[in-house]
Amino acid sequence: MNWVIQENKFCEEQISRMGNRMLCGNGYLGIRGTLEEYRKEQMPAINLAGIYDQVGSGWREPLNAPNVLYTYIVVDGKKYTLPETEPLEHHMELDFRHGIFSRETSWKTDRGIVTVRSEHFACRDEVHRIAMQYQVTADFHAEVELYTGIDGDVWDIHGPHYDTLESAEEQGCSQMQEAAYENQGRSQMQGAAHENQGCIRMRGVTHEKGDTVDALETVTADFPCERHLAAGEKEILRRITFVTEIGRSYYIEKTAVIFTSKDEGWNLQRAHRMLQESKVAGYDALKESHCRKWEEKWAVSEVEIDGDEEAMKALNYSIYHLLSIAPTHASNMSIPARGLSGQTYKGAVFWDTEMFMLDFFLFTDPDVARSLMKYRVDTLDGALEKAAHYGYEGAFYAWESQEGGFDACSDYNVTDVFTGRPQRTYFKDKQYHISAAVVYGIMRYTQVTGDQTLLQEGGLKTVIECANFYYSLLLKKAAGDFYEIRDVIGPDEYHERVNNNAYTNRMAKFVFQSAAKLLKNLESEAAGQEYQVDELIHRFEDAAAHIYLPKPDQDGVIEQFDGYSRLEDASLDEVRSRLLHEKEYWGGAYGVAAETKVIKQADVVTMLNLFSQEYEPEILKKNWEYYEPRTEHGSSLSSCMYAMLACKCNMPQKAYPFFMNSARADLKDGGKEWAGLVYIGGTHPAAAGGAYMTAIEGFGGISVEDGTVRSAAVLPEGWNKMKFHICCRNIRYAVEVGRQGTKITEEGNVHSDAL
Ligand code: IFM
Repeated sequence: MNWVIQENKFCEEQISRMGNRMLCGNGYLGIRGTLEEYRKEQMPAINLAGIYDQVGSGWREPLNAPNVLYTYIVVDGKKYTLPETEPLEHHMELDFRHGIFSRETSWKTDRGIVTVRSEHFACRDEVHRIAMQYQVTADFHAEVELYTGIDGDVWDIHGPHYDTLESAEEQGCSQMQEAAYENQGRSQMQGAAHENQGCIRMRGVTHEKGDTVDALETVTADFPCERHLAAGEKEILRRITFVTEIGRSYYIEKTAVIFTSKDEGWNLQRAHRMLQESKVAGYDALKESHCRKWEEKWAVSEVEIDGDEEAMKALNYSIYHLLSIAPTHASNMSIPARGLSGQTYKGAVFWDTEMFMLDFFLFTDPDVARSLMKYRVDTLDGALEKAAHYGYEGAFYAWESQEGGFDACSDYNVTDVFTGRPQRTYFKDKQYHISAAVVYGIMRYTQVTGDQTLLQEGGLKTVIECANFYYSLLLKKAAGDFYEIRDVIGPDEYHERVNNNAYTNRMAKFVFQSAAKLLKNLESEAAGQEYQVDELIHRFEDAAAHIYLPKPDQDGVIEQFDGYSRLEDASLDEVRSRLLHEKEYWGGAYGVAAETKVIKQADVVTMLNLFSQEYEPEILKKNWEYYEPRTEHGSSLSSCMYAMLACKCNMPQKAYPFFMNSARADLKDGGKEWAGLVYIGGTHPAAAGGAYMTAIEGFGGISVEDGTVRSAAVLPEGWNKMKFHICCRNIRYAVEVGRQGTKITEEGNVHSDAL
């Protein structure tokens, strides 16, 4: 398979999409697939995981580090950069087997052609490190000024987040570097009296909490040159000058290190040491060990599909994105809805993680799965506070969770395109299903890994507090005999504040059942003392038995919420034609979809997918067929749920386009970039996770029951065979799914810190 995606011409309109599509990341940081010369208007970013800042009343969002890759050339006194100067040729590519971005751009100057070629990567083996190689070639004796350094004027949506930016030149690297050059017999860097062989550094101090972000970089050149240092208010740059020999390539290698005040054990000394070691090693060696680490990842993550190269590429590209944002460096960190591609959705964690991404990590790297769920367990206090704030009991998790479980979701989460005014939305107040996703994740983690320690380390308490939350939501009519949950938003966000959403109610039942089951198995006396176990079991069993779940009607259709069936049955095209503005929000009080049956994303279908064994196959199919034409798929989370349910209905051909839609979420053009006037572009890790689940659990039919891996495959046409690895209960299996059956072979124990 070809592991490269490429762009062969420059298109200014595509800058933002390419930034997402060609992202390199290592879980600690994500480098957008942008060019070295880009300024904040072109949205370059080195997006950092788990560190946030808020300025004034703007949204709290994750930080982008000072741009350590910032580099451009001036030839014969004229600047050659994109998008300003039209290129003769331009090529960009991402090697997604190894997370390496590269570009090659040629410009025609008055005296000849000059070409820049570069590549960079976010080191996989050392997540604080970035490496870049930059090369200049000309077919004439060009007078080149190469500027390279750190740009602190970073792209922000609600910034600027650095109140102060201080930069400095440091000599920390020079001695080691000289020794290294001598050892390797490489030519010494030459330069003028003011040449800098050390490193340069920039420190940003954040507005809200005074957190610091340190970015350091060092550069080596393989040719005689002059160097000067120039520091501006928000940038610190080297100016490297040389005259080219015809056809010779002039290389610089840059290594950068980034750390923040939140990173335990990190300080400037350590950063200097890492820069020095990296310089000694040299770019090629860094690249080699980075690639080796990626190969280790692929050895357990790659999915081979015999018979469908396009699907295999899209699927593994999705897996690449999941691997690029996995917090392998942390033990209680989760993944934002837009990964590490920027500040969209406030860099917050949504239900996307548990319901869409978790399975990939469970099956390939259970330590990461544990970290994702431990993040929820460790942010329980935030959820308890949120519930209390709204007058409920237990744990109501943040719809958009940042550190400590802080809910970053604003009461006004969409901006009206007509008035420019913020619109009141109820995502934060009413998407109760988020707490159920947390419970689902904890239970699924425990079921697949068999690891009980998460429950012991707070997971049990989390499940019980979520059950308490749903219990406090229950309402019963004086003469009624079932419990209702009113005034909610289900997964379909276009219909706000509805009663008895089928998905929410069934998930609440799942939470009650899970809590009761865990309490019944409770052996720990400590937990027994903390809770009135018998009373809670009785309460949750009663709630599970009596919560209202809408039943299929005479046509087999399950009503999404009370009164849904009475809404206008306008077609998707009809509803779309009512838009007055292309960026208009479809939901909310006046949205075009609100009074119709058109829904944003899979809702009943998501519920049926999770609880398919409780329904007749005919009911699953009827609901799929009823809801699909009424679904806008306005969220990238939607398609995979339709794909998976189609597999469960034995309709792999119907599933296939939805699967491809998920797998290609970050490859195709045309995805939504706006909700009202709010930018929502970025990568789509939930869709990537959904594509993985569809391939493995849908087409491959893989399920885990009582620690045993089973398969009931339904391969789509053209797929002769699938090969992949999964782990379950500390054992890794090689799986081969063919048309004649499935072979599951034990490969050995999983090396895991947690298990
Ligand atoms: O979590 C989703 C939600 O379901 C739909 N809007 C976008 C969110 C983040 O992906």
